[in-house]
Amino acid sequence: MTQRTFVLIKPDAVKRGLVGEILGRYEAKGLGIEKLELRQVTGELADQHYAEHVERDFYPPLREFVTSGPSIAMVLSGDQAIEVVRLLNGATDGRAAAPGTIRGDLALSNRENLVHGSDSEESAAREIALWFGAEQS
Ligand code: RTP
Ligand code: MG
Repeated sequence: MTQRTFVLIKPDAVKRGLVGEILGRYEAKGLGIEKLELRQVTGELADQHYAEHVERDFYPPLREFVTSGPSIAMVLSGDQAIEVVRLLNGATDGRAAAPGTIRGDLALSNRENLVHGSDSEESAAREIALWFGAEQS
């Protein structure tokens, strides 16, 4: 089943010059790029994007991190794209993520972990609408 998913290449990846490496992995897998934009995330957008986490202890430093510089916001598409992106991204904590995954190969932190991918069809629809507007999604 063809799906669309929201992917964010986070500020650590942009600062480290890893955008091409990460985008290349999604492209090489066969996913399509439907939308792609460099975005400076505001605190308000971070609060909406991470609504499920705003009350958590780890949220204030996460908010600081995700607003610390430009990110790349994208909509990727393909067969089972939501799960495929999560598999390519790897486990949340880069120290525990499997080698071969983006986080497993390139991240050493559970916060500065390079990428975000929607975790369900409902999240994908919500996040695509939030980041790119309901009328364009
Ligand atoms: P994401 O939403 O970014 O794709 O990552 P995820 O599903 O693998 O992880 P999630 O549990 O949704 O957490 C969202 C982001 O919050 C940061 N985080 N920090 N204990 C901590 O300090 C902590 N735990 C999570 C990470 O940036 C994570 O990707
Ligand atoms: Mg998540």
